[in-house]
Amino acid sequence: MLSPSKQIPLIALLTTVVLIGAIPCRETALIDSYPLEFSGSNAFSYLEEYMELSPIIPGSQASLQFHAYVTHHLKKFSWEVELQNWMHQGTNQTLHNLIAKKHASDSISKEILILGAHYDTRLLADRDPDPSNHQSPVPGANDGGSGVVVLLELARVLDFSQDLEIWLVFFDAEDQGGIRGWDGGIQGWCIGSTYFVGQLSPLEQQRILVAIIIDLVGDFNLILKKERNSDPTYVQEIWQAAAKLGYSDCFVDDIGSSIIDDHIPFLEAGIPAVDIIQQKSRDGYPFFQWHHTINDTIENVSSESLEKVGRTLEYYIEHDLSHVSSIPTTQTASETETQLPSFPRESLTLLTLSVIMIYIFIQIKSKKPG
Ligand code: 1BN
Ligand code: ZN
Repeated sequence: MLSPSKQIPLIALLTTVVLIGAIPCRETALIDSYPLEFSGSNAFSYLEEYMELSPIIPGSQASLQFHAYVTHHLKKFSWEVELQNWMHQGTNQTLHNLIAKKHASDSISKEILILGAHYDTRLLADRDPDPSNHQSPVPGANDGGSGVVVLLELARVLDFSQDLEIWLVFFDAEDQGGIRGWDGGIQGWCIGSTYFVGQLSPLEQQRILVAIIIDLVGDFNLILKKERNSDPTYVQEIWQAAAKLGYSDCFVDDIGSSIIDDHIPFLEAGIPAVDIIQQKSRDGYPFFQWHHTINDTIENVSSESLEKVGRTLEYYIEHDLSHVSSIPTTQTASETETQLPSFPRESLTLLTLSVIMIYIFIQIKSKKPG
């Protein structure tokens, strides 16, 4: 048994340690240079919201609801949003591209990076194995949703350098090719992106560094070959960024086939463009298993795949493309609030409590006769 003169400092020390340990365990810290990280689970939550609106057929009420949803999200993260409208003759409907812009200063000399995805879902599931489903719409969780939610999560996390302007473009009517009334674009596909490129001024065309299109990136077994029409220099850089992050299982070092997608109107206008799109043969068919079927649903989308693509683009843009230092220029303190692991403090509390228990136990034992 300790003498009272030794007990008091010991109890005081233990109490201090307990009090430090008892400060709330959920610790947050403001660290200026701590990088925000693209979260696959956030992207997946946006996909759940997208699916509440799906199917998003061009010209439909769901399409208008989608604009409201995306605008609300983007404005929260300080993007300027504009809606581009035009009349599509074949179906006599108004179509819309949604464009969000962000830049660090007003200088006109900045280069523009375009990140694009189509948001429409296909009117007819005409590749469904069951012909009775051919008149049903495609839910579009992967074909539409996956690209959209990668852009929405990038909108939250991307940091900017002074000399780059970023445009997020959500294209309408990419996916209606081969359906009656849907002509124009490229053989009926890519109507929104064709219109968008046609509206660019010569100066804007010059300022665009590259347009990166994201489509069909949510499959559980995501294999991204290098799309054959895409700009080889940018493809190489993006695939290298993926390799640095350990994602070469997904961004494979193979040249795939040529695909009609929203990058083509840019390439035709002489603007460098890349299409990040799944190409995986099923009976010689170059897309994912559920492509243009009624099973293109959220159960068939993987948050890990979304995260690999999102983190690759985040890393590429922040570290390689825009030469940004690790200190973001446009983040506010609240945006950089980062949760630190609470493990050390919790363990300290547990350790202290154990020491006290042992101490009390020994005291009781030493008081007991025998
Ligand atoms: C990509 C995703 N596409 C449609 N959904 C483009 C495409 C064009 C697909 C032609 C098949 C044929
Ligand atoms: Zn499609």
